[in-house]
Amino acid sequence: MLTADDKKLILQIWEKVLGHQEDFGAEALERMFATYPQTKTYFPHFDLQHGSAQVKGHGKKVAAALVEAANHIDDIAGALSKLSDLHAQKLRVDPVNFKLLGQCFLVVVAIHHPSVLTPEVHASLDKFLCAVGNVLTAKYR
Ligand code: HEG
Repeated sequence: MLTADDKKLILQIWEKVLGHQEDFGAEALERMFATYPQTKTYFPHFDLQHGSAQVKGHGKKVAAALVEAANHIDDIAGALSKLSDLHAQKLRVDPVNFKLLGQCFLVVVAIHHPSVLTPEVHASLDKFLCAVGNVLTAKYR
């Protein structure tokens, strides 16, 4: 459960840093593919090499979805409803992978904004990323 304080911190860092750089999505994906190669199996149709236009494009989509979730932090399920359908009905990504991407995303924030990622922000951001992952895997049957 995201508390009022979590929400405040997430909105703050989104306004300050993450809203202005959509490349963090691609960077997180590249780290996920390198560190957890099993995640590559969901992208057999992608060029996964460094600098790939497909990874960049996909990273922008993922980042945009996270921005959407942050902008609707009281109704993430509603905001990502279509994406949740897609992941449940078509993509069927094993839920463990959302944690892996979330960790990579935290590393990207840590590298680019070390001073922003206080322990409190780290904890709130982790909860937020888990909440997004839970929404995207909520309709699995
Ligand atoms: Mg998913 C498509 C967001 C985790 C595998 N993902 C998409 C799309 C978005 C998205 C916005 C495009 C949907 C569209 O085209 O309409 N994904 C998204 C978020 C998160 C996530 C926000 C977690 C934070 N996805 C995720 C993980 C995997 C995965 C962990 C697998 C390891 N996503 C995946 C695949 C596609 C998408 C295979 C289809 C890519 C394509 O063919 O273009």
